[in-house]
Amino acid sequence: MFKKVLIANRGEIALRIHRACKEMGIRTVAIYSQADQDLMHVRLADEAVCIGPASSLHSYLNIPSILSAAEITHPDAIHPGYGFLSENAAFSEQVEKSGFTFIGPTADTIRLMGDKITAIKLMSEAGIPCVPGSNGAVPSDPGAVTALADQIGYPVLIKASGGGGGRGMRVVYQPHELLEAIQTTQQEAQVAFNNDEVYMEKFLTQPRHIEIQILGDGQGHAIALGERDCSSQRRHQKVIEEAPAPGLTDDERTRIYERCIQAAQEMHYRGAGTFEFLYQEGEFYFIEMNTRVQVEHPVTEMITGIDIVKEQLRIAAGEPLSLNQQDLRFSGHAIECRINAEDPVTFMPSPGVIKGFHPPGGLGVRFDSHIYNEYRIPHQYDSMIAKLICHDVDRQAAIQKMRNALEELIIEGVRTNVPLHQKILSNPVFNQGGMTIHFLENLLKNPEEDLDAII
Ligand code: MV4
Repeated sequence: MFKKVLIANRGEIALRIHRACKEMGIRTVAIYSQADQDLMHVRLADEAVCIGPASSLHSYLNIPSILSAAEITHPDAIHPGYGFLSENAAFSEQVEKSGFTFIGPTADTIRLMGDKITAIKLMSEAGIPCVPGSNGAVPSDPGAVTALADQIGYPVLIKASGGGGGRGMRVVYQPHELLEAIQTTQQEAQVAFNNDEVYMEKFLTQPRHIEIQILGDGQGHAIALGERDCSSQRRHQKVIEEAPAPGLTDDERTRIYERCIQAAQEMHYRGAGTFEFLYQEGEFYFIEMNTRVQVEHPVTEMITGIDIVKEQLRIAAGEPLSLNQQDLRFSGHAIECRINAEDPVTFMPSPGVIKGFHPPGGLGVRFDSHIYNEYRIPHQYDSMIAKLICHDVDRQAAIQKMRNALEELIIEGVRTNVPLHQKILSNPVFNQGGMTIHFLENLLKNPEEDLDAII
């Protein structure tokens, strides 16, 4: 096992990785920007190196700075967390060239999955169900592309191959809009991703977002740690995630797990990964694969009892998977609320100093956060400051536990989205479960009359 790991991230996930390392007897190196010297994991890490100014571009995204920090502290491996350089193939390559282990898949895998056209082609060949579409870049001939859209059926969606996570997409409802939409998406993609390739898919109008968490050992063995429903989102930012996904049949589950396991095994996938699907009318449609640990990994940990970050470390150190699919036991239901320092109504970020803090507790209540009383939330980074995860025997009990936990939680000095979570958790559609990706935006658009507020 590694003796020392450098954590190339900040905030709650840096602390999460630090904890996993310490539990495994691994020493940690924190790297931090000039705005981040007061981060909790910087205090706790065995060593800490300032890598540059507050701006991410000059710190957490600055590959030479991070590698310099590694050169002077000699870690065995580097954990990229999520966001920042976690899905940057060049980073993983340079980490390995410098003699450190990158905790994640190979640079080739990251590159293949980063290009959505190649990712879909690979998955389709491996038997993963995909959205009906262009099977590659759209043809350049106007006649051919028009015929293709007619055959797929409107509405269609034009997506940039270099995009993902909702970036670089355009819906086309009518044939007469098609050619211009393709051209505009290509131009935007060229600027945003330095890659003007676009592909076409049938636009699914009422899907749910369901993703499958897998672990692969890089030697042809993979397991599926179940699914998460991440349909509660606003502007492609997930707000609440849960596991398992409400309403799936055992048969639907086993079938999609088997497909993902087989695909991961065929490609000798190494590390933690997520197959993202749209789910509509009983069918799964693959859209993207994430090659990193995800923000919402705790809900999977709570229902499986598996520490995904520790598994990442073991896999990166070359250990074979410790578990077979048959050994997995899924238990109960887990829900995660992402707590953001933002205005609950306008969604404007609300950085500043935390004045008064009390985390919730109790059996099945998990609070993953780096915040503490008097901590100053910098304005330069993402506004997520905590994840509150509740686990109980079933969905209803997990929701009730979450309501109570949100009631216990005290964060003062900055605005947070806790009131939004309370509104969601009291909504009948949410309580029924199985919402589409439009649920939250509809809830925000059509606020139920709040009579108390009017009087
Ligand atoms: C789609 C889609 C409908 N049909 N693809 C947005 C993020 C990116 N991962 C893929 N996305 C979508 N792809 C087809 N063919 C609708 C979305 C989408 C979405 C997907 C998941 C979660 C939230 C979403 C919000 C808006 C649109």
